[in-house]
Amino acid sequence: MSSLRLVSFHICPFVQRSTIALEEKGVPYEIEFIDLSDKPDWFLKLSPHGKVPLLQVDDTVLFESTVILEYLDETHEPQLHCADPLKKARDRAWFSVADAATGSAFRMMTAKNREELAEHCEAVQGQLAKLEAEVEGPLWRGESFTAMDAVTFPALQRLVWLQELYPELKVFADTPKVLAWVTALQGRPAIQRSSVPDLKERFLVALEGYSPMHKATRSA
Ligand SMILES: N[C@@H](CCC(=O)N[C@@H](CS)C(=O)NCC(=O)O)C(=O)O
Repeated sequence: MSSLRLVSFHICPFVQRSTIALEEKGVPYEIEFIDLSDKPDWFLKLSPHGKVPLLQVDDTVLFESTVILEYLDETHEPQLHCADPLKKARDRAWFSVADAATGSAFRMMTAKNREELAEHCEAVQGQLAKLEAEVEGPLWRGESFTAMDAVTFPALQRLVWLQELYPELKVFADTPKVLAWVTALQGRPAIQRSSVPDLKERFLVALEGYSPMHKATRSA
């Protein structure tokens, strides 16, 4: 079997897509955390965009979280993607909505004031509404865990934490099925193993570094 080494940054939602897939499949892997504010030279040589995740498969480097996920899905059981090509293609297309929500959640994390926060929250809510219309429940495609669950969970988790910090935003007010979806995913052992145990605290500390507004809100 090939050796797998994942290059990670603790709070990165894209890396967590890979660790969720690895944990759901029970595949052994090594993980190395780097500091993205001080990227090591070896990392910059390996990573075309200077971004995590990287997955080293023996001597070959893969990048881009959804590509890594699909490689893992083609090489390790249980298969996460639907076997039916049309359903699989449709879910791969939905990855783009998960990517958009991940981007909007990040812009909420870096918002400098309440206006910016509300603006990006509105964008997130538009994306959540699209997911709400498609999610089958309790998971994306019913009872079975699929690739879209792995791709979307990290952003949803971070939105739950933002919602706890800013209850007035009512992030999930119009998307109860999405809220039930993230709640169901939080209970899965593989999801719980997919990050460091103190991820939430690390996330909240990072928020303070991204914007003084978050620091003020946390200490209020
Ligand atoms: N499209 C990439 C996005 C990866 C990404 O943006 N990773 C962030 C950390 S969450 C990163 O490495 N940022 C470093 C930088 O932009 O300099 C993927 O899906 O893997």
